[in-house]
Amino acid sequence: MQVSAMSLRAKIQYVKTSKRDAEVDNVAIEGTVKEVLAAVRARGDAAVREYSKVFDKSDVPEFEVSMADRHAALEALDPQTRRDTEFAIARVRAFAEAQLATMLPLEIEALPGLNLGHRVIPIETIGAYVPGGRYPILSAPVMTIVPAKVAGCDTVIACLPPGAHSAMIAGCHLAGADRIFRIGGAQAIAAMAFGTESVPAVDKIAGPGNAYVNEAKRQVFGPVGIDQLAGPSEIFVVADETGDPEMIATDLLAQAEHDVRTRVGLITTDRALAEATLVEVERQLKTLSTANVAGEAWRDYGEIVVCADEQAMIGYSDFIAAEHLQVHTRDPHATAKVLRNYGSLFIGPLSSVVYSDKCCGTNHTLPTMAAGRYTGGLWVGSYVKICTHLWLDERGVAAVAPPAIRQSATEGMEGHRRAAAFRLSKGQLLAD
Ligand code: HSO
Ligand code: ZN
Repeated sequence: MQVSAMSLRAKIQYVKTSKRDAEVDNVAIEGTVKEVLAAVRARGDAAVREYSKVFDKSDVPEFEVSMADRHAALEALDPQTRRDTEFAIARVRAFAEAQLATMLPLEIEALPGLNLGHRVIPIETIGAYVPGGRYPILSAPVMTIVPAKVAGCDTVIACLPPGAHSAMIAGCHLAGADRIFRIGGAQAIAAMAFGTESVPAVDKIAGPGNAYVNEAKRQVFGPVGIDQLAGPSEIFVVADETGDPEMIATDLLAQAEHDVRTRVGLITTDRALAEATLVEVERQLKTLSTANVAGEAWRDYGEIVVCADEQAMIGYSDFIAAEHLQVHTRDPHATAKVLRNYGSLFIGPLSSVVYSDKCCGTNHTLPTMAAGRYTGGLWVGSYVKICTHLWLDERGVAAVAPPAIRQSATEGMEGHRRAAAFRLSKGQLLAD
């Protein structure tokens, strides 16, 4: 049951509000991105090079990372970091393989002689965008590249900003990228969407990025597929009186350190927990080395909501549809069953988002900005197409031709009517 914000209002109270509806200045970004896309489409590598100089202050001799450079990046990786990355890859691969195994081909005889089916077909060429960002997030290439390889895509190329840490190149390599390019921002999305002398055109682009990357993905969508439009990260916790304020504050601040626009919140039935968490967040911020970012995110986009009852708590959470949703209630599995809108769910107090951010196996690229109301996150299914087929024999034609003929005639579609009738007369001849 969808609960509207309006009907919830009477049952919720904000202990701390956020300016979540703050307008982002999209108009300037939209124009700049349009220009970048048109230039790369018209002039290929030369335009990519110009924009890399302007936006990334970079002029690499070759966009593509050579095998020698991949190996140099691997060698520069601390051995434990390499093992940890391989652990993450193994976990993401195993889960993607299990998920792919549920995506089965289908053949049914819907009526005698009318056969319908579908196949699960890997998308041929994938472009994985790997963001630079504030931190060199080693699991980022893993989440975007590994499921594409498991899906069986022929070619997976990766683009990452030229200034990205060499560990990110090592991550793309370990995750299985077929080709890696040092191109970032909207020019990377343009290069992958249209193709250039150096970069092959791809069929679908996946992976999060900054506002320019996002806008570029939005603008190229159509002939090229995209996974989703990723906004700033989000975490919410739904909790009753069994919630631990210290633990909840730790999890909220963990995601708040991503970006000053990260949206974090607690939705609870317990006012005492709400107030204690408010105090806890402030206390922990005093010693958090990333408090400059996390504190600003908390001040601007942190929220704590007290709900009159569990139904209102679930209703408000479903309304928000948080990217990450942790469940800290007395019976978290029971609560989990009734929740409907979220990107990924973290059931019970031990199941912190940070584990999945790094290395559990579920994907960390998830819907934000309420997109969890209509979609889940990136997964192996994002890299395949379910395409239908059918085949008829004379009995099937005898069943579907008459209604098709009548519908076509009613619609005035004479060409359709004729084609439908042609098969019927043939079928009758063959059956005689
Ligand atoms: N929470 C981020 C992913 C991440 N965080 C990776 C840390 N490392 C978006 O889901
Ligand atoms: Zn995170």
